[in-house]
Amino acid sequence: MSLEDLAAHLRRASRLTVLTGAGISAASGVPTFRGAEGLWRQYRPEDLATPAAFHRDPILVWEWYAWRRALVGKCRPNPGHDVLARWSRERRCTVVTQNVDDLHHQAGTEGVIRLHGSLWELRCAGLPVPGRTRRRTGVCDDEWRDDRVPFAETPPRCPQCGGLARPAIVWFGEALRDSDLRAATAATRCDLFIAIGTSAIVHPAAGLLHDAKRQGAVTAEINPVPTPASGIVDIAIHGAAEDVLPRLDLLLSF
Ligand code: BV8
Repeated sequence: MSLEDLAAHLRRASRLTVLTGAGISAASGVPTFRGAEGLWRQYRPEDLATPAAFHRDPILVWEWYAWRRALVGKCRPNPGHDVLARWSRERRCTVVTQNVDDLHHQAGTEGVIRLHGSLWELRCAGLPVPGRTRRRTGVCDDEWRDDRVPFAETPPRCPQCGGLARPAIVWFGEALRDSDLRAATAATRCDLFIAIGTSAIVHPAAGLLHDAKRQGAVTAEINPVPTPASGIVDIAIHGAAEDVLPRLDLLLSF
């Protein structure tokens, strides 16, 4: 199956869902999780993006996120993001993303379902800043956006209780927000489901393609290399998102 086959399905689709992973932001300069450039110092994301890591060493985890915010803050959407943003407005396309870089939002994509939150949003961790006290116990219901790079103070603090803030991001071992999971599950009821730039390893995101297939959707994948999903999709396009999506979009204009 080829790009023209995928374009033909895109023309016919009345409901299109796209699941994106770190690969769609690679061309914008955002490191992927499992690419060679994805590592930070000697750590793996699975070692740092966990509640246990944050409880053990919140300063180290915040150093990792501060490094990512400083890097991602300089990145801009690439042509792959721009095509999906237009499709979200013109082609009844729902974008479900695993990424926390907010580049789909920056590209003007409507109705993005952010499964894992955002680098730019924080919430109360329900913990004291190491060596300090808090004005109350429990977790404040506050969640707020803070785009400052660097933060006014590190680690950033909850404005309500003066305790430790944490990234409003879903870590490994944490449940996704019910509302996001419901929205993503609803989006698997579609004619065409395309997974773009994801290693198809992390669940429940990686299961969405299987859900769509079970409900009768045509499934496709856009990735330079094979993934665990390559063997089950109807159409596997081996290529970079920032190249393939504009070529697909051009085919749709004929
Ligand atoms: C959950 C935010 C249950 C963090 C992320 C043991 C204990 C607990 C849970 C588990 C466990 N074992 C397994 C699990 C489930 C676990 C999981 O799936 N683990 C994996 C490692 C097996 N999942 C979870 O923990 C989830 N929660 O299960 O909760 C629960 C229920 C009730 C109550 C309590 C608990 C939560 C998972 C979310 C983790 N957070 N991100 C942060 O960013 O700081 S995950 C993170 O990695 C990403 O968000 C993404 O989801 C995931 C994978 O990354 P990808 O996006 O795929 O990127 P990757 O680098 O891997 O691949 C890039 C791809 O792009 C490659 O294929 C490459 O070829 C391609 N590419 C490169 N360049 C391009 C390109 N493609 C196109 N164009 C290019 N130019």
